[in-house]
Amino acid sequence: QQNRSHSVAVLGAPFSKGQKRRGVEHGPKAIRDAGLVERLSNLDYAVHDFGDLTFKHLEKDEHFMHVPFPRTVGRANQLLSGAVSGAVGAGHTCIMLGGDHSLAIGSVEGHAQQCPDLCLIWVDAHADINTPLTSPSGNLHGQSVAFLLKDLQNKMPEVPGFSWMKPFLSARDLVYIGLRDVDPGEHIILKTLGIQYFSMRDIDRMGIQRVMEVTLDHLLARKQRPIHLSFDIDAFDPSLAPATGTPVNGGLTYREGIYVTEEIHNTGLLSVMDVVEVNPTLGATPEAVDSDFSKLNQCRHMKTHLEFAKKATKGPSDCEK
Ligand code: B3U
Ligand code: MN
Ligand code: MN
Repeated sequence: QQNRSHSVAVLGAPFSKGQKRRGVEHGPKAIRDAGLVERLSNLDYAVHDFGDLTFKHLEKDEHFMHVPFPRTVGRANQLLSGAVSGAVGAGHTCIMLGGDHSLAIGSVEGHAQQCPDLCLIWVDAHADINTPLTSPSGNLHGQSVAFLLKDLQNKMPEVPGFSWMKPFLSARDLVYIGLRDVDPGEHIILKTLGIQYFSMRDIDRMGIQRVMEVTLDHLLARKQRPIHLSFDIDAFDPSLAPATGTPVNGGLTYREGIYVTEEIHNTGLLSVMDVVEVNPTLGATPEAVDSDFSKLNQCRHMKTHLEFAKKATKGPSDCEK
């Protein structure tokens, strides 16, 4: 364990145009209101709250293919990149509060300006590695990693709004943890680039301890280097984190999620962390849950039964293996 003396920068990015649901722009306020800054201060870190960035709404921003708001998302990430680069350059460990996961483009890019040898741990139910050509939804929060990877450069069209950046990350400098909803095109990309990933099924089989051992060995065995942790809250099971746009059953337990972060802490190498896809408008209020409880439970059961039936007959999908 290394001993970096820490000061922490907290940076809010209230942005939602990387996907189609409103509400995720309130993530930074919800996380601050829950007491993040006080808790970090109690741990004896000097905390610098950089406040929230202000993002411009672009009037003229036509779709690119079926991708909505490309220039708005590109511009927001350019601004975020500068802010993250500034915070890391000033010597802080930076915590970026999203906002949707398209913000990782700017966050990792800004981090890489200061730390070109960084490695990336992506904790998520989704791989977010679609290109505009493979994406079923068009949403840019499902494409962030494709913008970062050098290895996908010749598969990526020129998306308006992103000419300020070039891909810089190698596929071998990235590890995924928690995957369970991967599109067919994404699965092909993961396999052809040989990207190290641990699906929920891998975590079932290996246990989270072994998963973290292999993850950190894969990224750090050759040399110690700064870690960028991009944590999509939907990696957690929806029973723990329901307030998110695309919840997927069968996610990380509380201890598994915490274990991932504890092991990263123990390296002493965490440099930037994103906390994204918290959408406080989607967390059901106790009243709403109460009034509709039986109905809610019924649908949950139905879904579970269908899923069991499907797995029993077909086995896990390719993408989960
Ligand atoms: N893979 C799908 C769904 C998705 C990705 N990220 C989230 N959802 N949160 C897509 O739209 O690319
Ligand atoms: Mn994500
Ligand atoms: Mn996700």
